[in-house]
This record gives sequence, structure tokens and C-alpha cells, in this order.
Amino acid sequence: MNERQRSILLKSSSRFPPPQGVRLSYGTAGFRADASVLQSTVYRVGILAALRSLKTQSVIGLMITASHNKVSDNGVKVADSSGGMLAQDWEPFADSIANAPDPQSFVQLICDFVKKENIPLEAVKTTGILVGRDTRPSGESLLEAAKEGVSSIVGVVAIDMGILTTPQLHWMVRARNKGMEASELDYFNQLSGSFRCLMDLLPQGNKTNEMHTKLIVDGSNGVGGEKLEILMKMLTGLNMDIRNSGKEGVLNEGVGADYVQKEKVVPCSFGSADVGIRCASLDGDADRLVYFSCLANSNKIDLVDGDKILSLFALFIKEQLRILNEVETEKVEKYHQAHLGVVQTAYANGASTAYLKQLGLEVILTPTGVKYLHEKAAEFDIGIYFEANGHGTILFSEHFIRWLEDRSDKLSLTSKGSEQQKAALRLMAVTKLINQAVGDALSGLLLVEVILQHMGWSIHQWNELYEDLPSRQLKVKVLDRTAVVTANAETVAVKPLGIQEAINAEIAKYPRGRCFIRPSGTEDVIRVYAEAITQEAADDLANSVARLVDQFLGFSSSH
Ligand code: G16
Repeated sequence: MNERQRSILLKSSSRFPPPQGVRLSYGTAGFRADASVLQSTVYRVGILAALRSLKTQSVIGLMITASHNKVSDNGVKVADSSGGMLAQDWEPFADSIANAPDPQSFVQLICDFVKKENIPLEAVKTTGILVGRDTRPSGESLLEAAKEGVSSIVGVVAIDMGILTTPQLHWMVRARNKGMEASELDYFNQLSGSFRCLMDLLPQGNKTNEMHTKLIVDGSNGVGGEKLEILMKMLTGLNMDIRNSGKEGVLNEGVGADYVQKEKVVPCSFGSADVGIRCASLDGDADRLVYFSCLANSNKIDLVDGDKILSLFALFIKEQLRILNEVETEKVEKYHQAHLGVVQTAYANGASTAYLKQLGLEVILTPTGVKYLHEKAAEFDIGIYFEANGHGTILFSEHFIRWLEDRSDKLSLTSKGSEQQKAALRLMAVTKLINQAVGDALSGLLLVEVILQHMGWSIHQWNELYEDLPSRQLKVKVLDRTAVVTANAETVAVKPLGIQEAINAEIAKYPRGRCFIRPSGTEDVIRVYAEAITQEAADDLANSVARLVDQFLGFSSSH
């Protein structure tokens, strides 16, 4: 690194001193903390993104969001050149620069890393950082800090994309690096165009049922509601009512996908008048989606979570593949290896995993975090991944897409209008509608809506695919959440010593009981998940394990 670059970094970093007494970690989905301590971290991540851009000689994304966290928090994460999450082998560097105590050690870390990674400190191809933020009030000044970080690396520029959903930013990075148009309008055009295409391909007779009944969307008082309002104007046939779109009410407070999925109660602005109607909930930055219906005389809901969205998508895709392969003659090439697989985490309801296996699908379990699920799903020709909390998408391999395009072209010549051609066109439209960079509540919602139409199903019929085992999730505040270390896709706690044995003893008291603990990567808590055959048993199991966590690690603990 030359002297000029070094002195630019020294000068700019001295304007962003790190907070005292706070240790930050890149976590499940980037850095998250109270917004007041993040200026320095965001500035430093701006530098990291610029280095990543030079290393990959491509466009990189930087998003300022704390997603489902409370409004006073904020965060920052990097979208890699593929549009997916930052390469995991760069996370330790992110951790070390975020925590470097002074400008000298910070700049030295950068110099060492540039050398180790052999990063060319000049742009040969298209580089640049797309920067976006959600609607949090702290986002504006944090975005400025990010821009300062980016421009501290000579030759890399930040392009301010303004207020976006997180998946929009990921989509734009992916599109840019594929040489496609990548504005917000392009995003809306792609989603609305492919949705229209799927609507045109609905089986005859299914065109009126569900679409004429209302869908009510809870926007979590975040960016998603506002963007969905724009998208809705480009669509026909959807009768959608958007609530909690951020004009009133507090972000993620008593609203949103995280609240609805964890508490299993109606969000604010929903009530008795909505009983039986199909409802959906987005989270604060619109990368999660769950559905629900309100129950009569209660604030409880019937939850249709990420596992059921996954099941719906898997059923639809499996059916289209079956049609495509059904009447193959020897003359046409058959895609023998179309390998369809699904990826879940330990939070997946046991009934969903059993159902997916019964469908004959290969089910893989990973630790929590889109970065892990996405990586596994990419190993299939068609990989569908979802966390129960509503975070997920479908990935199609380049090889499969090429085959599909070719197949579709041939069918349009040999059997135009046939069921096979329609199945090929449907799959092609899904590859465009679904956001293949990352889970996207808006694109996921449109796909759910069109599949329900295709099946001619109500939300209730969809919900009846299988019956969830009762479950309960709790959070426990502890002195040091890093004291919990897990293994086997987070199903076993290997530290603190002895806690897993104590958990096992609790589980043994409940028929079909299942329970695990893990440190959250986005909040300062230990999460507890429990499942059993009755709600009371799931609640009891979760509560007793939460007490164990408190005994082993809590504020009153002597361990
Ligand atoms: C992020 C991640 C998700 C993860 C969630 C909760 O979601 O992207 O993969 O499930 O955090 O993680 P944890 O349990 O470690 O706190 P979001 O929607 O907050 O970005």
C-alpha cells in the first residue's frame, strides 16, 4: 500500500473513533448494535466493501439495516459480488477491523490483509459499492459514514441507492455483476413481468377463486410496505390491503414477521374484522415473509410459517418437473439429473421435515443464518431453503437454467401450448420472479399468491398440508452469550459443560419432545426452542430449559 493511501486512511479513520468498551462481531447477518455506537463500524465496513470490490473486481453491496431488531438498533452487512452474503472467510477480518482500538492498528490490519489477500489496489474492471438503507432514522448518518469509508480507498466509489429493502440491494448487486440493468424500476419490472407470466399460465378454471379474496399485508412499519405499494400498482388481479406501512406506528413494535412468528398473535391494526382472511407479514427490511389467519374471539393466529412456504414451493416445482419429464420421447433430451433438494435449520418444525421427506425430497439441516442455508442450497440443481422465521428463496443452477431455456425453445417449436411447454415456461418465470440473491418477502409473496391460484387453494387448505407440532421460542438474557457453543447444526450445546445433559434430562420428560439452545447472532440473548405434542408441554419444556440457561449462565449464576 502506498503512502498516499495510508495517510488517507489514517486521516479519515481518526474522524471515526471506535466506541469504548464495546466488542462487535459480524454475527448471523452483519454487525448489529444500538445505533449510537455504530458510526465507526459502518465507516470501517465501507472500507472492507471497497477492498472486496477490488479483490473481486466487481460491484459489492453495503446495506444499513438491523432488520427485525428494535428501531433504536441498526446494523451493517455486505452483499458479495454474487448478490449473496459476504464470503465467510472475510468475516474474521471484519471482526478484527471493527474492533481495532486506534487508527494506527486499524490501518496496519488493512495493510496486512491487502498483502495477504493480494488485493490489487486499483480497479481494472467495473467496481463500486451500492449503498442502501432501511427506514431507521439513524440510517441517514450511518450511510454517510459508509460512504466516507468507501471513498477512503482510492479509486472506489459509493453509489447511494437510497432507501431500499435488503433483498432489493442484493438483487441489484447480482444484476449489475451479470451485466443486467439494475435500477429499482428494473427490479419491479422483473417481478411484475414474471408474475404476469405465471398468472397467464394458470390452469383454466383457476383464474378467479383465491385472487378475488383479499390479502392483507402487515408491513412491520418498515420499508417493505412502502415498496409493496409501488409494486402493487404494476400488478393486476391482486386484491391487496397493506397495513403498518410505516406512516404511523413504530418499526417492528407489535408488528412484523418476527413478532407474528414468535408470539403467534395478531399484529397491531389487525383484529376481529379480519378473521379467516389470508394475511401476510413482512419484517422490518422485507427479507422475511410469513402468512397467518386471525382466529375468532382471540388474539391468536393460525401461523403459516417459512416451513409451509417451503413446502408449497417444493410441491409446485416438483409437479412442474414431473410434467416436464412425463411424456419425454427418445427424441428429446431428458434432464435426468434434476436434483431438487431443500435446506432447513433446527428451528424447522419436526412435522415439516417429516412431510418434506415423505414427498421424497432430500432435506439438509444447517446452522441458523441465510449464509449457511444459501451455500447448501446452491449445491442442488434446484435448492429451496427456508428458515421457519420466513427467510428463504429458491436457487436454480446455471446448468439447469440453460437446459430449461433450451427445452423451452424446443417445446415451442414441437409442442406449442402443450402441458410440457407450460411447465417449462412456468419454471422459467419462477427463476425470474424469485430473488435468487437472497430471501425476499416481496418476490416470495408474489410466488405464494400465484401458486395458491394455481392450486386453487385457500390459506386454510395450504395450512392443512401437515399439522405443526406445538412449539415455543424464548429468549434468555445472560452475562455472556458466547459461553454457549453448539455443534451438529446447533442441535447440541457443547459448552457450558454439563448443560446438554441437563437439557436432555428435561426433554426425556416429554413425549416427542425436542429442544435446543443457541446464542443469537443478532441480539444479545440465548434463544431456546422447544417442541412437544401439546402446547402446554412445549411451553413447559421451553421454560424449564430457559431456567437451566439462567442457572448456568444467567446474571444470578456463579458459573
Ligand atoms: C437474520 C438472519 C437470519 C436469522 C435471523 C435470526 O435475519 O439473516 O438468517 O434467522 O437473523 O438470527 P439469530 O437467531 O442468530 O438472532 P434478519 O431478518 O434479522 O436479517
